[in-house]
Amino acid sequence: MSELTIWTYDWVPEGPRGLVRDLRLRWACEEAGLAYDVRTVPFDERQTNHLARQPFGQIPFLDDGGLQLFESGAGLLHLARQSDVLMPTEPAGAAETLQWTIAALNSIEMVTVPWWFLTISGQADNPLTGWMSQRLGQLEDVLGQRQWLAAGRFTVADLLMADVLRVPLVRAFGQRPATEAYVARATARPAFRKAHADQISQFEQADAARAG
Ligand SMILES: N[C@@H](CCC(=O)N[C@@H](CS)C(=O)NCC(=O)O)C(=O)O
Repeated sequence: MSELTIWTYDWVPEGPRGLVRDLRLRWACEEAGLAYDVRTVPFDERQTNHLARQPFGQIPFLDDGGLQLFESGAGLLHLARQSDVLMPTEPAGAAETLQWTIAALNSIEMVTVPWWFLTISGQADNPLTGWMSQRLGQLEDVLGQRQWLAAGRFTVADLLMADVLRVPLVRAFGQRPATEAYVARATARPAFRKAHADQISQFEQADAARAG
């Protein structure tokens, strides 16, 4: 049994499969070569059945030899401390990686998630479109200048930024060739492909268990 356990739901509907955020932690472990188990809490009654582990009733959360933490970003930064593959140890590269990891969460995802939520809720003239367009345009300028965001190579900041940007509605929004190439580059990595396939497979197996 490995020290690291990634917790996710035991099942989700087809729509979010491949996008559920346990994938961020699986991907990081795959990149870093860290052994991990995946365990589940029930999707049904999720708002109340694991509040002691995740106070918002969400997933993922991580267990590292008894140390427990929730928030995918926190889990990623925790894993990054265990592997130079995810975050360089030299101070300048580490600072740049930290900066872009927080930017993925607090400058990009903070607008993309409410934007797609309003979009799928059928909101006409989504009021967040201008804001999101500006942020993604600024990021497009950055990605036009470099392959990876920090330290001159792939880091956990790219893992997170690419995961935020690969949401199909966001990816299809506007024409941003550098961003599209970046997402394609990140998601072509074997570690992403394994994490993605494993998540899909887990939920497909859960379909069979639910039906039976
Ligand atoms: N900020 C949290 C967000 C977690 C989150 O949105 N998780 C989704 C799955 S990807 C979830 O649990 N949704 C079910 C719900 O909110 O009821 C994180 O990054 O861990």
